[in-house]
Amino acid sequence: MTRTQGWAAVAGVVAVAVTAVAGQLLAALFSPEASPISAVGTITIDVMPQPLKEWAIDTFGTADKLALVVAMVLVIGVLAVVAGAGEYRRRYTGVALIVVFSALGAAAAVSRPAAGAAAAIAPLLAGAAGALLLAGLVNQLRLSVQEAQAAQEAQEAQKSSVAPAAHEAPHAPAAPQAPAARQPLSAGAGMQRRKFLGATAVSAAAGVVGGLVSGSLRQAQSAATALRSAVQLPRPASGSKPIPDAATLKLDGISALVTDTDTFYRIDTAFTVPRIDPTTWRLKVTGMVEQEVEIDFGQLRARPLIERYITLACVSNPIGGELIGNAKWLGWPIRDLLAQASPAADADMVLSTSADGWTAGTPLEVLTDNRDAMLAIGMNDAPLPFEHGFPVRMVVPGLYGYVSATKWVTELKVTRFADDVAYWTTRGWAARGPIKTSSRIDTPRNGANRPPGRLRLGGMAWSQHVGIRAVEVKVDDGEWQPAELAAAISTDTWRQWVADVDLEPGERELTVRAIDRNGDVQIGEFAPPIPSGATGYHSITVQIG
Ligand SMILES: Nc1nc2c(c(=O)[nH]1)N[C@H]1C(S)=C(S)[C@@H](COP(=O)(O)O)O[C@H]1N2
Ligand SMILES: [Mo]
Repeated sequence: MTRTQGWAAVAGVVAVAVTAVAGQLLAALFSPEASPISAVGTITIDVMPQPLKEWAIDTFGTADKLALVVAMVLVIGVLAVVAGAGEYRRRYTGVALIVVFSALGAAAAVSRPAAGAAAAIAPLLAGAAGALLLAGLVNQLRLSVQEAQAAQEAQEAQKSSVAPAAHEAPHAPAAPQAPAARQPLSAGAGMQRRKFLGATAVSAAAGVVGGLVSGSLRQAQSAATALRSAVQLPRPASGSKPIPDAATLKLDGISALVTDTDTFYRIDTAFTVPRIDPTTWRLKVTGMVEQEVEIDFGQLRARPLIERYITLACVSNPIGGELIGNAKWLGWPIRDLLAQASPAADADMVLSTSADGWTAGTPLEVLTDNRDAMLAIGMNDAPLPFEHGFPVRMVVPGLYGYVSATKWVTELKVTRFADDVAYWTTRGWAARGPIKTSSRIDTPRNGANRPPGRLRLGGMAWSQHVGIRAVEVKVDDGEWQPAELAAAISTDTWRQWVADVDLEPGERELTVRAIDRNGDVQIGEFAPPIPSGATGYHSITVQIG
């Protein structure tokens, strides 16, 4: 790359950055629900091939969105360099690239469920501005190059004209003449170059300022933040029983029985977290019902609420993984809302939809039996965090999140599995997702070193809505030995366990399995998360000696 091509690339990066910032800024002003960049991010997630998506969740876990942002920045950066260098090589190629990508951004923004056609305005205007800027900067770069060439040619011409003159008239003072002849040229050569550098610097600065402004605009826009803090949670009509002391076993490294909200896993397809104003939130019950019902947040919080500990698990959780957490939820039983709507006798599914268009299909039966399936408004004694579904989400004991735990829920459509499919079901996952009995060793960690002799292991076991009867551990190919189980909060939550094993020096494999209340033993055969949840036993290796 020559120096000039390098400057063309810089112009490309500046123009593309300004395009992106302008897009965000205009969107913040005109259609806050449809920022082009987050729309592109969301669509990238939607169209990403399944194996890549799984790999991303596996590799980055809950940092998967950050990884996507980094990847997007890299891709956009490369495109920007190509746009700048391309525009310099051939007029309008870089411009065309920016126009095409803003059109794609516009299409992405419009396709978001919350967006109207107006969402296209921001990316299109920003694209036009960015394209003009790139054309202008590269044009200026071209002028400065031409000028530098002209200057060089003039200098060479001057060299050849000044030298003979000195020969012809050795007595004449040549020195004062030379600067006089060179000066206007060299001053001119700097002019266009300075113009190019100045315009590039000003554009870059405008980009930075625009970015800061759009950031603070978004902050201010999240008036929802204030509205969330203003939400006062009512007292439950039916509180959760206090957690028995015996439910907590004292062992370093074992997971907390109740997961802190801050560390609770987060999995969803939302690139930007929906920030919903609770005062305008509505939930509609539609579809195969005698009576459509709609409630608002005020009505919901005035209902007799229940408070329950429920362990939520993600179907993508690998054996031994961290995509599971236990929280205290406050909400209204879904069966009470459905009862008001009177579902048709031949309906068997409720398709719940979120504010951002995601859907889950839950068996109607599970939502109407006596379990504590709820429309939750509180998590661990606080309003739901935005990331976990503020103002209202579903929590259903016994089912994986992808078929039940709709965050930012706005509609429950009573329907049939034969007639409707939910988001993940169209992407290769099972239509029904009961949680599989599983268990995990939390301590020691895989690969740990320990002295020979007695070692205390500990971890968690779960079989939501059925309950855990026993946990067993084994060393290498030895016999299964019973673990000590902590008391249960309820069948809907996970349980801690500990076990003491005697270990000989060498590399030892430790394995755990759970047995549910029906006497069914955790499935030992390995299966990946897709299509209906991982199976297999969690094993770790420790170095003894
Ligand atoms: N609106 C919406 N709700 C959603 C999802 C989503 O992508 N969008 N993901 C589901 C999945 S797969 C899981 S495991 C749980 C996770 O809930 P959490 O992020 O509060 O832990 O939310 C569920 N609810
Ligand atoms: Mo999930």
